[in-house]
Amino acid sequence: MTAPARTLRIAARPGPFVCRADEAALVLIDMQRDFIEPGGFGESLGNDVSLLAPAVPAAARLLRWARAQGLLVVHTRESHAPDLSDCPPAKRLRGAPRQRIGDAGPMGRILVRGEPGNAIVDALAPLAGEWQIDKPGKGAFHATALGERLAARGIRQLILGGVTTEVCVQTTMREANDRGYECLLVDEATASYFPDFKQATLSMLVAQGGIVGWVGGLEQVLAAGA
Ligand code: C5J
Repeated sequence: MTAPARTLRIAARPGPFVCRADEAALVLIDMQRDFIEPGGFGESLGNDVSLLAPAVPAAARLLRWARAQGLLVVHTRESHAPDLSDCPPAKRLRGAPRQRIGDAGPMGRILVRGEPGNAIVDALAPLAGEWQIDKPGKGAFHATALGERLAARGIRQLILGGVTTEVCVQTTMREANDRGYECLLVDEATASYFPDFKQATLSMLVAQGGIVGWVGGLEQVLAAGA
C-alpha cells in the first residue's frame, strides 16, 4: 500500500496553495552575483542592485524550509557559453549597457558560464544533489532540460523565488503554467530593480482567480509544515 501524499496547506492569494510535498520543487531563479552584486550584468544595465538585497535572506529562509520538508531544490543561472553561441544578437546588442554580455567586468566576463560573477550568491549556495540549471533565456524551460527532468521526477508543483520578478521569474512561472504546473511565488523571496514592477507582477499573476498561479508570503510558507 502506498503512503498518502504529504500535504502542506499554505495561505496565499487568491486562495490556499495545497502543496503536495512529494510532487513539489523549490525553484530559485538566477540568485547570482551578476544580478545581486555590484559589477555584474544588472549594474551594467544601470540598475541599483541594492534593491535586490532583501530577497537574499528571505530566499535563504525559504531554501532552509524546502530542504527541511524534503522538497526537490532547483537553482537556475542565467548564463551563456564562453563563445556566446547561445546568445542571440537580439539579446547581446540590445540597449546601451556599460558592458555587454561577454565583456570583461570586475567579476569576470558578464553573464558567461563559469565566471565568478555568474555564480549563485554564497548565502544560497547549492548543496550536493540539488539541481543547477544553466539557462540562456529568461524562462527556465527555454533551451534547457528542466521540463524533461521535472517530468521524470513526477514534479507537478513549483514554489518559486528569485530575481528579477517581472523578467526571469515571471517568464518561468508563465512557462510552467502553460506546461501544467501549479506555481506559488513567494513574495519576500523575489525582487526587482523596479519595485512597482514587482507589485504589478504579483497582482497580475493572481488576478482573475489566479490566472497564472498563487502568491504567498514567506511567513505563511514557513508556517506550513512547522
Ligand atoms: C534579467 C533575470 N533581468 N534573471 N534577468 O535580465 O531576471
